[in-house]
Amino acid sequence: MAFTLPALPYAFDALEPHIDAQTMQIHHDKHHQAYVDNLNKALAGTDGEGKTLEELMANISAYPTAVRNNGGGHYNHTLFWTVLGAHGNGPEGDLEKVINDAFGSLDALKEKMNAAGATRFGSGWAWLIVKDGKLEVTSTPNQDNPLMDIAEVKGHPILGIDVWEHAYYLKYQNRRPEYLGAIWNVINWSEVSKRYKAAL
Ligand code: MN3
Repeated sequence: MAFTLPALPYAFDALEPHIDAQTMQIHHDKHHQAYVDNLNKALAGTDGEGKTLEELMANISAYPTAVRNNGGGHYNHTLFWTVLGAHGNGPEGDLEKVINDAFGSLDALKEKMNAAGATRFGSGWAWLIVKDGKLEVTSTPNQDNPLMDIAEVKGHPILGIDVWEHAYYLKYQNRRPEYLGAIWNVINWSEVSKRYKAAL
């Protein structure tokens, strides 16, 4: 079964004014679609065909670069759309407590994630992961992610922030830190909390 582009779980303009509708439309319909198409192309007729994304990530060093880039791109964006939303809520249940235990406060976590995103040279992602049952902040280059066997810091991602220019350039131009500040207004903490529980 070939991979397919998941529908955006809300309208393109749902994250306005923090993330504009045009950026969301291009990001989802063009960029993510291209990762899906190129992943299917790269896997066609190989023994990677039929594997799940998680199986591919866990053994990514055995695959060509096109699978790493586009498989990572597909996994990362599929996660990204679900951890965004105009919910205006905060971490729930155990997650609130473990964030306070690990980082001191939610604001301290945001600062750490923003620093990880702002200092990632070139394109990449900032991550909140569960590693050995504990929360950790990390970042990856390009479309890599912490599930990949080649990742410097491995773990299960429960929140990912895209710091590729295509995620913010129309509205924020070169001001990546401003985008990183704004995105916390549209984090879907219910989804992050759900992913935390599932990762344990
Ligand atoms: Mn992107």
